[in-house]
Amino acid sequence: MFSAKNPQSATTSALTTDITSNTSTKDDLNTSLSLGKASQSLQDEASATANPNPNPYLTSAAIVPDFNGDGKADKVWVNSATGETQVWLMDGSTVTEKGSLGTYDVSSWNYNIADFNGDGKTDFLLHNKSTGENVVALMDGTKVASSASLENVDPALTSSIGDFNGDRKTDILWHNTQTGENTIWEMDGTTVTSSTALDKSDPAFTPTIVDFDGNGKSDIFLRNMTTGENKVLFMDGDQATPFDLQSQDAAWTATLGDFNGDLKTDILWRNEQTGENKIWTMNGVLVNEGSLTTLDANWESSIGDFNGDGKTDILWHNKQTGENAAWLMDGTTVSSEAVLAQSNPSSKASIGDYNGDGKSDVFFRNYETGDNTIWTMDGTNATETPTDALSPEWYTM
Ligand SMILES: [Ca+2]
Ligand SMILES: [Ca+2]
Ligand SMILES: [Ca+2]
Ligand SMILES: [Ca+2]
Repeated sequence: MFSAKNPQSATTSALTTDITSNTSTKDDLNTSLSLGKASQSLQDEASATANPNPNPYLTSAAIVPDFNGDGKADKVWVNSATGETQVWLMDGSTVTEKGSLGTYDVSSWNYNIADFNGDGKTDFLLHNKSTGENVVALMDGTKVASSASLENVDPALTSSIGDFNGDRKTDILWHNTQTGENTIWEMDGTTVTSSTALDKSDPAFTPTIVDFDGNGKSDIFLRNMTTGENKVLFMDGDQATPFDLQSQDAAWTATLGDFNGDLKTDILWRNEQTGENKIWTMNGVLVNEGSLTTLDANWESSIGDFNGDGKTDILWHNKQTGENAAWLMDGTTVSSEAVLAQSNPSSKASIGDYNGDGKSDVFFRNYETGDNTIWTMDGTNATETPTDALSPEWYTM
């Protein structure tokens, strides 16, 4: 997707002041979803954070960018032509501060967002897929507060972030797509406190971070995209307990949320061929399945919590017609649904709570014009306000 102009650029020392990244897709975001906190602690933390949503699933700084920890979602931008990276601090549709984090070779460097020191401010993990170099950058607003290089890993490894020991500090899962090897790095700020290899998994399985039992320790959902087999590794620090889940044939794609608000990760399944949709609400290995309305293949889902009740809702965008619809969810039931205004068919939605009222909002970016607009959501009511534009070569997560 990116063409880098300076493929030899980034050195480790440059990274102490610079951040690189690539575009993050919905799938990348989903990969990073993890509750990562114990239930009671969750209540404590929810009352302590700036954002009033009762469920940190969509407001955690480890999951949705919030670089200054004010409970208002922020933006990360990467210029696909130059490799320049920017952070925008948001207050509703107002950009309160913009900061450049430098310029990178976007063909080599990937990023995950995380919260490695548990201060409620989003951090970055940078991984160079050419050299295997890794850097953690702890953020404070638009500035890098501190950064450190970690040990190199096999460049072929992919990183996912979770909180496997439940200390509210992001840990790293390294997955080798060729061998199926998985390694957990437990983190404390920029320090790797332990590194543990898990039992090798079948390389055909792709890991996603979840918390199916809601104990505040991330679990690993493993899906075989070819055979449709599903498994879960329940984690307690570096100890993994595997279970098999029901198979879902390969036409089904999984999106994660918490549709009943019980702090246990659930799955929205969408059949890309038939347009069928269904939800699994999870309770450990127990699955409660409910079918939803079928929507044709032009419809794309995003998740948010538009009425702020702690139960994940669904935004549907039709990439052919630009139509939009919102479904407010109560477990496997659609409690309320509404047709929203149309947006440009080529616009992409990124969801966050930009005004910090506990209700997720929608940032629509038009990749043809570079225009950006925010839909401030209150249930199924959307109020549209334009925000700063950026030329089309800038990508955002
Ligand atoms: Ca913020
Ligand atoms: Ca749930
Ligand atoms: Ca909701
Ligand atoms: Ca909001």
